[in-house]
Amino acid sequence: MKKSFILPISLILISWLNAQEITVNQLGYFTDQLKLATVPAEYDGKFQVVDDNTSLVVYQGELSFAELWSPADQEVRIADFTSFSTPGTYHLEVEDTEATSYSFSIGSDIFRELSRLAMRYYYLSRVSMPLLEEYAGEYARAAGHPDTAVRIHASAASPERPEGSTISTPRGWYDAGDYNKYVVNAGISNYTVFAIAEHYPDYAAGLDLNIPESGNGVPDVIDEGIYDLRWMLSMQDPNDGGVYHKCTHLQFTGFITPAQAASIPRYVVMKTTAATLDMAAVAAQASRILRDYETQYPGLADSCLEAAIYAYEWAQAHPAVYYQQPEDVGTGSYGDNNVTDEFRWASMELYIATLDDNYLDDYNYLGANAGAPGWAGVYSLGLISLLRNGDQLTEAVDIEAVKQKILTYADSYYNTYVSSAYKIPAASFYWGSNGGVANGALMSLQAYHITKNEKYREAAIACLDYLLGRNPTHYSFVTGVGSQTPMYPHDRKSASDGIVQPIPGMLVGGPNPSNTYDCGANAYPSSLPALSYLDNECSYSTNEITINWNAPLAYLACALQAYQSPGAIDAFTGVLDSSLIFVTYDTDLDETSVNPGDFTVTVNAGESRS
Ligand code: 9MR
Repeated sequence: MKKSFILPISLILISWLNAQEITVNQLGYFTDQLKLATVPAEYDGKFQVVDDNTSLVVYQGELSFAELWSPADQEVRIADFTSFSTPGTYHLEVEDTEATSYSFSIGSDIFRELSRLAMRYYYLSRVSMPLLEEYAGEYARAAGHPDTAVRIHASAASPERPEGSTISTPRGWYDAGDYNKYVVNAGISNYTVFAIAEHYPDYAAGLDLNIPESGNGVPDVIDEGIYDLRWMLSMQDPNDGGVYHKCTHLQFTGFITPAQAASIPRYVVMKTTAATLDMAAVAAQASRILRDYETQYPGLADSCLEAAIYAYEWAQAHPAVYYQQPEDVGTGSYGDNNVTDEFRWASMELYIATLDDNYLDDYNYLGANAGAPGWAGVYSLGLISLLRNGDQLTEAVDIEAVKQKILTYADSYYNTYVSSAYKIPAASFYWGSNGGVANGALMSLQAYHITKNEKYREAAIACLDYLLGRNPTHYSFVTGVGSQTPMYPHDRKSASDGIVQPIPGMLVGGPNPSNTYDCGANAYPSSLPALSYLDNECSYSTNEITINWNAPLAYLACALQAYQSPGAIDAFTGVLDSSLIFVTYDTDLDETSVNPGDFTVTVNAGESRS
């Protein structure tokens, strides 16, 4: 992305674009799900849904009473048009005023392309291979870091691997806007990517990512996860089972291409308890998922389980080796001085993989409350795994207690959403707040899985609304998805590729009021928490992208689209006289992607068509 002369034009554009005062999900809404827009309180009376093609008002409703949303210090009203369900392209207006919104769609396939783009971001972040045009299109590029001769940093030296000796630790995804690879952050990201395939297998199987492995009989989502997993496995020291914290340059590089950066020396830095446990957890998770793909990945499931147990044992012998940034290293830290949650997560995954009850007792698997997972707080990932594998476990596990923990958190998430004036679940703003709110929605979908209570799906949809434009910054925070999207993410890959548009499908970190240092004085439009966002490359504290924020975005898009698919019968009733059509479908398919063509349609109560 070239930035020099584009910035001023974009500033002009943005001030014009902000005239779209009504905020909506700029991508769109499912026909039969929640549809909310948020309107400044100064407008009152009737709101109207206007068809973009005909300019006709197709729906009219009353705005809610005005309420203050304090994170942006704005009084707002809600326009609820949930009951309008005709597919099409629309925008909102308020009767007799100039107020308007960006265009959005209503349909049954709204998040399918988003799910693809959010997942393809991982392919476009691959470290050690060239990205060929047939897969990467205009984002094709030469291979980045081979990472086949990475130096042992002094902090990582051992008798078998002295300082300055080299190891091979290729593959993986670039962590973020920088070119380094961090096991702690790869852990939660890789887990979430694998979880898409584990929780929504049919949807994952149908999601074609157009990657080199496509067509190998393994869902692309799993192939993509394996590219990172194999890197993580190679970060384990075979001599003792410990896992290096990161594979890194000594300092952040300039905004150069991956191939240019590849010539700068790389190091693995100290082993840590957190990195070792995160790798153990993901390897144990992978061992159960990869059992089905022995033909394509012979022996990988077994090596994963072996690596996981070896790592877990190292961590038990080294329970408090916390990351400390060496003086000569200046890249990301992902430091975490509380690893109780990592121990619990790894022990839960190892229990599921081995069905050895002892793992459950190792660290009191019910010993904490559920919350939105994050790179430093991974306890809930273990709960999710227990939940999703509940029918294959031993009697030792108390699944009801696991469910209760998830529901308690999901209820608080729902309450945040439903009681907020803006009707969004985002309430706290910090570095990566977009990833945090997305991970809360991921938990809400676990509660939906348990109860099928629609309120939990609704909260997750409201979260995507927030991320895709129904927020006071007016931005859809996902590059290339929506009408007003980040053009200058803090991302070296996008910045160095000579293409104006950044790589699409990337979720930026989002509003973070603790941002005052990265772009100089007074650079941010506001110090209010929900408005502390800047679409500028300098803003790594609000406008960077990472593998751990994109993972829940991809998960949400896949899950919500997968849940939606049985509703695809709408497509039939619109075409033919519905009084003559009986559509039969399996009501157990609530988590399964079903294409319209998969339904059996019975016409005139006799003749059947597929
Ligand atoms: O996501 C991380 C955030 O929670 C921390 O507050 C921040 C400062 O330590 O670091 C973030 O992670 C960055 C990492 O250190 C380096 N690669 C880019 C990551 C996203 O900004």
